[in-house]
Amino acid sequence: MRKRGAIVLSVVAAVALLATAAPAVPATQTTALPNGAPDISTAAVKTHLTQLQTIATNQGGGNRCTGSAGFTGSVNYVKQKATAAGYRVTEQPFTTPSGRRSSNVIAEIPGHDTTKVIMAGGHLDSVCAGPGINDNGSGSSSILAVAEAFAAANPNPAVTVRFGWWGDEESGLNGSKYYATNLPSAERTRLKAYLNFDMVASPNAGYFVYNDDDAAIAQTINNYFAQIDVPTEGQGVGGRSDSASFQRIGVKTGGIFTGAEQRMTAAQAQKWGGQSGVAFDRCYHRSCDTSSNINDTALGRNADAISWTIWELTR
Ligand code: DPN
Ligand code: ZN
Repeated sequence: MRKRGAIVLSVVAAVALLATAAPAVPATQTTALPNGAPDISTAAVKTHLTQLQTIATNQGGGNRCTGSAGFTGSVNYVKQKATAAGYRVTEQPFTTPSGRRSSNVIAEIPGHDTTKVIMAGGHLDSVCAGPGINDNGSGSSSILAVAEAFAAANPNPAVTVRFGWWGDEESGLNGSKYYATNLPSAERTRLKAYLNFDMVASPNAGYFVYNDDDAAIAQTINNYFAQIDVPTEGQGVGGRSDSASFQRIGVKTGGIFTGAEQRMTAAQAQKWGGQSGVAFDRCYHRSCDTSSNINDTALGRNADAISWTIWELTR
Protein backbone atom coordinates (compact mmCIF):
# COMPACT_ATOMS: atom_id res chain seq x y z
CA MET A 1 0.00 0.00 0.00
CA ARG A 2 2.72 2.43 1.04
CA LYS A 3 4.74 1.75 -2.04
CA ARG A 4 1.76 2.25 -4.29
CA GLY A 5 1.02 5.55 -2.54
CA ALA A 6 4.57 6.71 -3.17
CA ILE A 7 4.35 5.84 -6.86
CA VAL A 8 1.06 7.67 -7.19
CA LEU A 9 2.60 10.70 -5.47
CA SER A 10 5.60 10.79 -7.74
CA VAL A 11 3.37 10.48 -10.80
CA VAL A 12 1.31 13.39 -9.49
CA ALA A 13 4.51 15.39 -8.98
CA ALA A 14 5.69 14.59 -12.51
CA VAL A 15 2.36 15.60 -13.98
CA ALA A 16 2.47 18.83 -11.97
CA LEU A 17 5.96 19.55 -13.31
CA LEU A 18 4.87 18.85 -16.87
CA ALA A 19 1.87 21.09 -16.38
CA THR A 20 4.13 23.96 -15.25
CA ALA A 21 6.43 23.47 -18.20
CA ALA A 22 3.64 23.08 -20.76
CA PRO A 23 2.59 26.06 -22.91
CA ALA A 24 -0.60 27.90 -22.05
CA VAL A 25 -3.82 26.17 -23.12
CA PRO A 26 -4.62 27.38 -26.66
CA ALA A 27 -7.71 29.54 -27.15
CA THR A 28 -9.13 26.83 -29.38
CA GLN A 29 -9.30 24.42 -26.44
CA THR A 30 -11.85 21.78 -27.28
CA THR A 31 -15.22 22.10 -25.60
CA ALA A 32 -16.72 19.47 -27.85
CA LEU A 33 -17.00 15.72 -27.56
CA PRO A 34 -15.44 13.61 -30.33
CA ASN A 35 -18.64 13.79 -32.43
CA GLY A 36 -18.86 17.58 -32.13
CA ALA A 37 -21.52 17.66 -29.40
CA PRO A 38 -21.09 20.19 -26.60
CA ASP A 39 -19.03 18.90 -23.68
CA ILE A 40 -21.31 19.47 -20.69
CA SER A 41 -19.67 20.92 -17.60
CA THR A 42 -20.47 18.95 -14.46
CA ALA A 43 -20.49 22.27 -12.59
CA ALA A 44 -23.30 23.56 -14.84
CA VAL A 45 -25.43 20.50 -14.03
CA LYS A 46 -24.64 20.86 -10.33
CA THR A 47 -25.76 24.49 -10.37
CA HIS A 48 -29.23 23.29 -11.38
CA LEU A 49 -29.14 20.51 -8.77
CA THR A 50 -28.26 23.02 -6.06
CA GLN A 51 -31.18 25.19 -7.12
CA LEU A 52 -33.58 22.23 -6.95
CA GLN A 53 -32.28 21.41 -3.47
CA THR A 54 -32.80 25.05 -2.41
CA ILE A 55 -36.32 25.03 -3.85
CA ALA A 56 -37.13 21.86 -1.87
CA THR A 57 -35.68 23.31 1.33
CA ASN A 58 -37.02 26.84 1.09
CA GLN A 59 -40.30 26.40 -0.75
CA GLY A 60 -41.27 22.75 -0.46
CA GLY A 61 -40.75 21.90 3.20
CA GLY A 62 -38.04 19.46 2.10
CA ASN A 63 -39.56 17.87 -0.98
CA ARG A 64 -40.62 18.51 -4.58
CA CYS A 65 -43.51 16.06 -4.92
CA THR A 66 -46.55 16.66 -7.13
CA GLY A 67 -48.99 19.04 -5.52
CA SER A 68 -46.32 20.69 -3.37
CA ALA A 69 -44.81 24.16 -3.60
CA GLY A 70 -41.49 22.41 -4.18
CA PHE A 71 -42.83 20.93 -7.40
CA THR A 72 -44.27 24.27 -8.56
CA GLY A 73 -40.94 25.90 -7.77
CA SER A 74 -39.15 23.26 -9.86
CA VAL A 75 -41.52 23.88 -12.79
CA ASN A 76 -40.94 27.63 -12.61
CA TYR A 77 -37.17 27.17 -12.43
CA VAL A 78 -37.01 24.93 -15.51
CA LYS A 79 -39.39 27.17 -17.48
CA GLN A 80 -37.33 30.24 -16.73
CA LYS A 81 -34.01 28.61 -17.64
CA ALA A 82 -35.27 27.00 -20.86
CA THR A 83 -36.90 30.26 -21.97
CA ALA A 84 -33.69 32.18 -21.27
CA ALA A 85 -31.79 29.62 -23.38
CA GLY A 86 -34.01 30.42 -26.38
CA TYR A 87 -36.55 27.58 -26.30
CA ARG A 88 -40.25 27.78 -27.04
CA VAL A 89 -41.53 26.69 -23.66
CA THR A 90 -44.99 25.47 -22.77
CA GLU A 91 -46.45 24.22 -19.53
CA GLN A 92 -49.00 21.45 -19.93
CA PRO A 93 -51.26 21.24 -16.89
CA PHE A 94 -53.06 18.01 -16.01
CA THR A 95 -55.00 16.47 -13.16
CA THR A 96 -53.53 13.32 -11.65
CA PRO A 97 -55.68 10.21 -11.12
CA SER A 98 -55.77 11.11 -7.42
CA GLY A 99 -57.15 14.56 -8.26
CA ARG A 100 -54.05 16.69 -7.72
CA ARG A 101 -52.92 19.41 -10.08
CA SER A 102 -49.61 18.88 -11.83
CA SER A 103 -47.92 19.85 -15.06
CA ASN A 104 -45.32 18.96 -17.64
CA VAL A 105 -42.82 21.44 -19.06
CA ILE A 106 -42.03 21.15 -22.77
CA ALA A 107 -39.22 23.11 -24.48
CA GLU A 108 -38.52 23.03 -28.19
CA ILE A 109 -36.28 24.44 -30.91
CA PRO A 110 -37.71 23.87 -34.39
CA GLY A 111 -35.39 22.22 -36.91
CA HIS A 112 -34.94 22.88 -40.62
CA ASP A 113 -36.87 19.68 -41.07
CA THR A 114 -39.84 19.96 -38.74
CA THR A 115 -41.22 16.60 -39.83
CA LYS A 116 -38.78 14.92 -37.45
CA VAL A 117 -38.63 15.50 -33.69
CA ILE A 118 -36.04 14.06 -31.31
CA MET A 119 -37.11 14.30 -27.69
CA ALA A 120 -35.30 13.86 -24.38
CA GLY A 121 -37.03 13.89 -21.01
CA GLY A 122 -37.03 13.02 -17.37
CA HIS A 123 -39.35 13.40 -14.41
CA LEU A 124 -39.23 16.61 -12.43
CA ASP A 125 -41.19 15.47 -9.38
CA SER A 126 -39.71 13.81 -6.30
CA VAL A 127 -41.38 11.50 -3.82
CA CYS A 128 -42.83 13.35 -0.82
CA ALA A 129 -40.26 11.75 1.52
CA GLY A 130 -37.40 13.94 0.33
CA PRO A 131 -36.00 16.44 -2.16
CA GLY A 132 -35.29 13.84 -4.89
CA ILE A 133 -31.91 15.14 -5.94
CA ASN A 134 -30.69 11.93 -7.56
CA ASP A 135 -34.28 10.79 -8.30
CA ASN A 136 -34.72 12.75 -10.42
CA GLY A 137 -33.00 16.08 -9.97
CA SER A 138 -30.07 14.38 -11.71
CA GLY A 139 -31.94 13.63 -14.94
CA SER A 140 -33.89 16.91 -14.87
CA SER A 141 -30.76 18.99 -14.33
CA SER A 142 -28.70 17.06 -16.87
CA ILE A 143 -31.21 17.57 -19.66
CA LEU A 144 -31.58 21.23 -18.69
CA ALA A 145 -27.80 21.75 -18.93
CA VAL A 146 -27.73 19.83 -22.23
CA ALA A 147 -30.64 21.92 -23.53
CA GLU A 148 -28.76 25.12 -22.69
CA ALA A 149 -25.52 23.92 -24.29
CA PHE A 150 -27.33 22.56 -27.33
CA ALA A 151 -29.13 25.86 -28.00
CA ALA A 152 -25.87 27.76 -27.69
CA ALA A 153 -23.99 25.38 -30.00
CA ASN A 154 -26.72 24.66 -32.54
CA PRO A 155 -29.56 27.21 -32.53
CA ASN A 156 -30.66 25.98 -36.00
CA PRO A 157 -30.71 22.19 -35.75
CA ALA A 158 -31.38 19.95 -38.75
CA VAL A 159 -34.42 18.42 -37.05
CA THR A 160 -36.58 19.63 -34.20
CA VAL A 161 -35.19 19.06 -30.72
CA ARG A 162 -37.59 18.90 -27.78
CA PHE A 163 -37.14 18.42 -24.05
CA GLY A 164 -39.77 17.31 -21.54
CA TRP A 165 -39.86 17.49 -17.74
CA TRP A 166 -42.65 15.29 -16.40
CA GLY A 167 -44.94 15.79 -13.46
CA ASP A 168 -46.11 12.99 -11.19
CA GLU A 169 -43.92 10.15 -12.41
CA GLU A 170 -43.67 8.85 -8.88
CA SER A 171 -47.28 7.80 -8.58
CA GLY A 172 -47.61 6.11 -11.96
CA LEU A 173 -45.83 7.89 -14.84
CA ASN A 174 -48.81 10.24 -14.91
CA GLY A 175 -47.26 13.28 -16.62
CA SER A 176 -45.64 11.38 -19.48
CA LYS A 177 -48.75 9.23 -19.84
CA TYR A 178 -50.87 12.37 -20.18
CA TYR A 179 -48.48 13.90 -22.71
CA ALA A 180 -48.08 10.76 -24.82
CA THR A 181 -51.71 9.71 -24.90
CA ASN A 182 -52.80 13.24 -25.87
CA LEU A 183 -50.40 13.49 -28.81
CA PRO A 184 -52.44 13.55 -32.01
CA SER A 185 -51.46 10.76 -34.40
CA ALA A 186 -49.61 13.13 -36.77
CA GLU A 187 -47.54 14.27 -33.79
CA ARG A 188 -46.76 10.68 -32.83
CA THR A 189 -45.49 10.14 -36.36
CA ARG A 190 -43.21 13.19 -36.13
CA LEU A 191 -41.66 11.90 -32.90
CA LYS A 192 -38.72 9.78 -34.10
CA ALA A 193 -37.19 9.00 -30.70
CA TYR A 194 -37.74 9.58 -27.00
CA LEU A 195 -34.71 9.40 -24.69
CA ASN A 196 -35.34 9.05 -20.95
CA PHE A 197 -33.07 10.09 -18.11
CA ASP A 198 -34.25 9.03 -14.68
CA MET A 199 -31.55 8.70 -11.98
CA VAL A 200 -28.20 9.31 -13.65
CA ALA A 201 -25.96 10.09 -10.66
CA SER A 202 -26.54 7.31 -8.12
CA PRO A 203 -23.84 7.43 -5.43
CA ASN A 204 -22.79 3.79 -5.99
CA ALA A 205 -23.30 4.16 -9.72
CA GLY A 206 -23.88 1.49 -12.31
CA TYR A 207 -23.91 2.33 -16.01
CA PHE A 208 -27.10 0.86 -17.42
CA VAL A 209 -28.32 1.54 -20.93
CA TYR A 210 -31.96 0.67 -21.65
CA ASN A 211 -32.10 -2.45 -23.77
CA ASP A 212 -35.83 -3.08 -23.96
CA ASP A 213 -36.61 -1.06 -27.07
CA ASP A 214 -34.68 0.43 -29.98
CA ALA A 215 -31.31 -1.27 -30.54
CA ALA A 216 -29.94 1.56 -32.68
CA ILE A 217 -30.55 4.14 -29.94
CA ALA A 218 -28.91 1.86 -27.36
CA GLN A 219 -25.94 1.47 -29.71
CA THR A 220 -25.60 5.24 -30.11
CA ILE A 221 -25.51 5.67 -26.32
CA ASN A 222 -23.07 2.78 -25.93
CA ASN A 223 -20.77 4.32 -28.53
CA TYR A 224 -20.21 7.22 -26.15
CA PHE A 225 -19.35 4.97 -23.23
CA ALA A 226 -16.96 3.05 -25.49
CA GLN A 227 -15.19 6.36 -26.24
CA ILE A 228 -14.55 6.95 -22.53
CA ASP A 229 -13.81 3.26 -21.80
CA VAL A 230 -16.68 2.81 -19.38
CA PRO A 231 -18.35 -0.61 -19.66
CA THR A 232 -22.15 -0.61 -19.65
CA GLU A 233 -24.83 -3.19 -18.98
CA GLY A 234 -28.19 -3.39 -20.66
CA GLN A 235 -31.30 -3.09 -18.53
CA GLY A 236 -34.99 -2.98 -19.27
CA VAL A 237 -37.12 -0.31 -17.60
CA GLY A 238 -40.01 -2.69 -17.06
CA GLY A 239 -42.63 0.05 -16.89
CA ARG A 240 -40.80 1.82 -14.07
CA SER A 241 -40.09 5.08 -15.86
CA ASP A 242 -41.50 7.53 -18.39
CA SER A 243 -40.06 5.87 -21.49
CA ALA A 244 -42.80 3.26 -21.03
CA SER A 245 -45.43 5.92 -21.83
CA PHE A 246 -43.78 6.49 -25.20
CA GLN A 247 -43.22 2.81 -25.93
CA ARG A 248 -46.95 2.34 -25.45
CA ILE A 249 -47.74 4.80 -28.25
CA GLY A 250 -45.18 3.24 -30.59
CA VAL A 251 -42.34 5.76 -30.27
CA LYS A 252 -38.78 4.38 -30.23
CA THR A 253 -37.12 4.85 -26.86
CA GLY A 254 -33.81 4.57 -25.07
CA GLY A 255 -32.11 5.91 -21.96
CA ILE A 256 -29.56 5.71 -19.17
CA PHE A 257 -29.92 4.65 -15.52
CA THR A 258 -27.36 4.43 -12.69
CA GLY A 259 -29.42 2.17 -10.43
CA ALA A 260 -31.81 2.51 -7.51
CA GLU A 261 -32.58 0.15 -4.60
CA GLN A 262 -30.83 -2.91 -6.03
CA ARG A 263 -27.41 -3.89 -4.74
CA MET A 264 -24.27 -3.78 -6.80
CA THR A 265 -22.74 -7.22 -7.37
CA ALA A 266 -19.07 -8.04 -6.86
CA ALA A 267 -18.55 -8.23 -10.63
CA GLN A 268 -20.16 -4.83 -11.11
CA ALA A 269 -18.08 -3.31 -8.29
CA GLN A 270 -14.98 -4.68 -9.98
CA LYS A 271 -15.69 -3.07 -13.32
CA TRP A 272 -17.27 0.20 -12.12
CA GLY A 273 -15.24 0.76 -8.97
CA GLY A 274 -18.20 0.82 -6.58
CA GLN A 275 -19.15 -0.98 -3.37
CA SER A 276 -20.23 -4.58 -3.73
CA GLY A 277 -23.34 -5.59 -1.78
CA VAL A 278 -24.45 -1.96 -1.37
CA ALA A 279 -27.48 -0.43 -3.11
CA PHE A 280 -26.76 1.70 -6.18
CA ASP A 281 -28.67 4.42 -4.32
CA ARG A 282 -29.02 3.82 -0.58
CA CYS A 283 -31.13 6.98 -0.31
CA TYR A 284 -33.60 5.91 -3.00
CA HIS A 285 -37.00 7.44 -2.13
CA ARG A 286 -35.70 8.63 1.24
CA SER A 287 -35.14 11.98 2.89
CA CYS A 288 -31.37 11.57 2.41
CA ASP A 289 -31.70 11.91 -1.38
CA THR A 290 -30.13 15.38 -1.07
CA SER A 291 -27.33 17.30 -2.79
CA SER A 292 -24.85 14.99 -1.06
CA ASN A 293 -26.45 11.93 -2.70
CA ILE A 294 -24.80 12.62 -6.05
CA ASN A 295 -21.89 10.84 -7.74
CA ASP A 296 -20.18 13.66 -9.63
CA THR A 297 -18.25 11.30 -11.91
CA ALA A 298 -21.40 9.52 -13.01
CA LEU A 299 -23.24 12.83 -13.39
CA GLY A 300 -20.51 14.25 -15.63
CA ARG A 301 -20.24 11.13 -17.78
CA ASN A 302 -23.97 10.80 -18.22
CA ALA A 303 -24.53 14.48 -19.04
CA ASP A 304 -21.95 14.09 -21.81
CA ALA A 305 -23.54 10.84 -22.96
CA ILE A 306 -26.90 12.66 -23.23
CA SER A 307 -25.30 15.48 -25.22
CA TRP A 308 -23.53 12.99 -27.50
CA THR A 309 -26.71 11.04 -28.18
CA ILE A 310 -28.94 14.03 -28.91
CA TRP A 311 -26.24 15.42 -31.21
CA GLU A 312 -26.06 12.14 -33.14
CA LEU A 313 -29.82 11.92 -33.53
CA THR A 314 -30.42 15.54 -34.53
CA ARG A 315 -27.88 15.97 -37.29
N1 DPN B 1 -38.49 5.57 -12.07
C1 DPN B 1 -37.54 5.62 -11.00
C2 DPN B 1 -38.26 6.23 -9.84
O1 DPN B 1 -38.64 7.34 -10.04
O2 DPN B 1 -38.44 5.67 -8.78
C3 DPN B 1 -36.75 4.38 -10.80
C4 DPN B 1 -36.27 3.73 -12.06
C5 DPN B 1 -35.73 4.43 -13.13
C6 DPN B 1 -36.38 2.37 -12.17
C7 DPN B 1 -35.32 3.78 -14.29
C8 DPN B 1 -35.97 1.69 -13.31
C9 DPN B 1 -35.42 2.41 -14.38
ZN1 ZN C 1 -38.45 7.63 -7.86
